[in-house]
Amino acid sequence: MKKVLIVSRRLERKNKPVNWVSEIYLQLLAERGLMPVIVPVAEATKLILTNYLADYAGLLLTEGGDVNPARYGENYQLAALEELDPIKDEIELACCRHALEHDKAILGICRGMHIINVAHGGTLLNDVHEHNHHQLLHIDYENYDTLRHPLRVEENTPLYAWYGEHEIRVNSYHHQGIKKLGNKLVPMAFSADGLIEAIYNPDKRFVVGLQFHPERMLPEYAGNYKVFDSFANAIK
Ligand SMILES: [Mn+2]
Repeated sequence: MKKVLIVSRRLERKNKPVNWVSEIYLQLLAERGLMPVIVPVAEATKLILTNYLADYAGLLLTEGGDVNPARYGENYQLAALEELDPIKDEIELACCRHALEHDKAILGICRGMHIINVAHGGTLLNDVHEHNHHQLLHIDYENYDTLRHPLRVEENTPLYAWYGEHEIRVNSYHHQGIKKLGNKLVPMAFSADGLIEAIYNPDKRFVVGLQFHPERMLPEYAGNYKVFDSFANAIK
């Protein structure tokens, strides 16, 4: 069975750090005949990361807190950022750079798209609402799962092939966003405030980043499943 690495996320529970991954990702991979391998965010992982990277076929980069701006060469007041985790940044960037170098399939969702962009030399907006002056909401804690905003989908892209529409309405749970697009990356969709919300690298087997979460709105578009089908097909 082909293995897909997923880097976890950390939180404090009962006075100790624990690692977690949303179960929906495990479900979507297993249903497609892929074995999820969770890479824990921990100091100890750094000692054995080469072993994870010795045997895998794909990388699924998922949700998480903000990426430290130092990772893309910017200074920013760190207190204004959310859930910074230096070890998660380090492990995910190492996995992403390894996967790019060895042309493994990479699917990045939300923060995962930001990691792909940074690994291609791009930079991030530290706060999308500071940037767009709140003209469009990209996270709404009051209506967390019901918030939708439209995306304009570019033709002749994998995203258009999956969704088959020039406009789709997507969920939005992000605080950072793409600022400078990384080398070789092509935008696949834009929100009304001009933010790039989907990217891919056409020179690679499969390198796709989505700002929205297809796994959290599965019934709304057949395309949401096609994202994961296409990722699985690129691996097999
Ligand atoms: Mn958004």
